[in-house]
Amino acid sequence: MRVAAERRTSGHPGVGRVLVVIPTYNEADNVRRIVAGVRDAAPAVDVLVADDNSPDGTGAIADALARSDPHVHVLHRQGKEGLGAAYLAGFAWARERGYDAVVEMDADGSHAPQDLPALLAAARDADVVIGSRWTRGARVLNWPLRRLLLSRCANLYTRLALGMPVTDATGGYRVYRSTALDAIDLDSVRSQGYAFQVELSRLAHRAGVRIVEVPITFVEREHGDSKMSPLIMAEALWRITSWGLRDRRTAMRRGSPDELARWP
Ligand SMILES: Nc1nc2c(ncn2[C@@H]2O[C@H](COP(=O)(O)OP(=O)(O)OP(=O)(O)O)[C@@H](O)[C@H]2O)c(=O)[nH]1
Ligand SMILES: [Mg+2]
Repeated sequence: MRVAAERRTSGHPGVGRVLVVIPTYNEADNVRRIVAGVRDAAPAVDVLVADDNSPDGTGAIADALARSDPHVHVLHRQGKEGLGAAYLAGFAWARERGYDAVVEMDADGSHAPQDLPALLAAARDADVVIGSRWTRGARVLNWPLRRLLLSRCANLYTRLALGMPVTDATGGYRVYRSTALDAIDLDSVRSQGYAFQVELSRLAHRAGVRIVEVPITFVEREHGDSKMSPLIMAEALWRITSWGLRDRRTAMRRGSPDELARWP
């Protein structure tokens, strides 16, 4: 009882102890700026850099940041295993240490630390908060038309396939409260790339937890290279299609009109 009471009164107001997990692979030009930005924007949160043994020395830079700030931690992983695996390791790290919420955030500057307080404020009344690029009030800066179209089409396809009322199911700027992580079977998650964000959205939606979206300002990365690849896109397309077929088949078998009404 005492521990629970202490947790509620420490950390971020109304949310508790928050860990921002930042997965990195070759983000040496970005990691200092993003960690500093998060610490400025939300001084009560802790940061975990989950680095996959980046050849460019990102892990060593993160270690130096951790030495000078007790709120910053580093999880060194053996090698590049994908975004999904890095996040799952970060979530496990947070749960072992009793955090009340984890935030997912890219290192490349696309996710503005200035938006973090609004995401955390929304988390007071939600289990999952998704920072959305495609809801009213959101902005996407410096993205070429090709990327805008890809993201819009991917989200439209996801919404139609999975029947989920989420405008940005592929976005990776999110808050998961421990209530949501407890409700989701994380051991079943296999996705690596973009599909990871969609898979967690789907599992949260199926678990019936409260999901809200908050508009964000998304900015194209200025330094370093994107890790997006045709393989990552193919994984997303394949997984979303097979989840969609499976969910629809299950709903038809149950014959529940409410459930079937999710799909157009
Ligand atoms: N630990 C770890 N981090 C990764 C891996 N792949 C990508 N990341 C990180 O995940 C975040 C998102 O990756 P990006 O390359 O920006 O991919 P993206 O945002 O989907 O693609 P862009 O929109 O083109 O930037 C960044 O912080 C990357 O460094 C990986 O295999 N392991
Ligand atoms: Mg990016």
